[in-house]
Amino acid sequence: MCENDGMKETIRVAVTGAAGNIGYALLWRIASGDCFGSNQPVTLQLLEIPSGMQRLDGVIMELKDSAFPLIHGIVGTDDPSIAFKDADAIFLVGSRPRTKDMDRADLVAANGPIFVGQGQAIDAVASQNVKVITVGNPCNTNALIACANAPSIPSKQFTAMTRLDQNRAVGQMAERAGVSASKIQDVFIWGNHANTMYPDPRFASVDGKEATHVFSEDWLQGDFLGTVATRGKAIIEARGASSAASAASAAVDHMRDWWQGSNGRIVSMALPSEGWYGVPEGLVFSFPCRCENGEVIVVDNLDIDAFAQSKIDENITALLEEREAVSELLGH
Ligand code: NAX
Repeated sequence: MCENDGMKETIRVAVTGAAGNIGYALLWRIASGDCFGSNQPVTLQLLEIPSGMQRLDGVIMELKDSAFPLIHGIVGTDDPSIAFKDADAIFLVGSRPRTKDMDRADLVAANGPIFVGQGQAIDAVASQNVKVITVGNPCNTNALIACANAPSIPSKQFTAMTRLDQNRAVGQMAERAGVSASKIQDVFIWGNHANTMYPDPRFASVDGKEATHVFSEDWLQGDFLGTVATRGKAIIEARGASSAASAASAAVDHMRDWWQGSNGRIVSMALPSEGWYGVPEGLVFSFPCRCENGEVIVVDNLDIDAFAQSKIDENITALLEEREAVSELLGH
């Protein structure tokens, strides 16, 4: 504890896939204080697979060369039980990105097993209060697998990232209305981080006005929804690589709001359902949430119209299929 400069006690933050594209953007944002605060020192515990260790060494050299005052230590390892040891926050990023020849079922099969071992390691060595965000795809189902393999950690502490989808929705609305992103509030995502997701505009505001009055229903249920749902593919086509800096930025937004509070704003987080809105218990589903005092509170009293219900149902069906496909990885 640094008593004289208002600094808090150092926390341990683990990042998997740390030598990958998202890691390269994410680590610098964490190190600069954007996520946990400018008075929060951090020890980084970085996990890679053996073939990624040389790249990870290079990343660690660069982090050291950035001389961040908040970084109080950096560990690089290919052993999850070292990376997750006493971790207070974990970013599960590492996994195989989807390539053109893979469908969603291939992705589930390729990446699911990673999250069995990582869930077990979290269970064994992480802080009991750890906050976990899963970014690696299929992120909802990977979070489900990790959670199921970490029975001693409360399931609410396992989340998956739909904040990038929310941020994409904000970006689309801001551009169309000709305002800055800060003027858009409370648009959020239901369901799966996949093209079935539903960016719900019904409670959103644009510079204080209801979004449903600012934009036509045609646009909201047509181009807006379609652009947000297929943005990941459009980025891959344009850039030749999947979203990285925007994904890292969204991961920071997700964890920052969870850690420091969302100031009353609605944010999108996927977490194990407790039956909210009729979503089967345990499915990792994106809901409207508020964050307070380190807790995620699902906003469970919003009206659902027929269109929203049909989109929620579509996502339940898709996520039940994914859960079925990994049933042998869910342990109990
Ligand atoms: P990269 O391939 O650049 O990096 C992934 C890194 O993970 C590699 O360095 C690899 O060696 C490492 N890795 C693989 N298996 C591992 C394991 N078992 N333990 C630790 N490290 C492991 O991919 P990147 O662009 O960084 O994307 C990472 C993941 O994020 C992918 O699954 C990708 O699909 C997913 N995304 C999720 C998004 C979301 O909104 N939830 C959006 C962006 C991104 O598509």
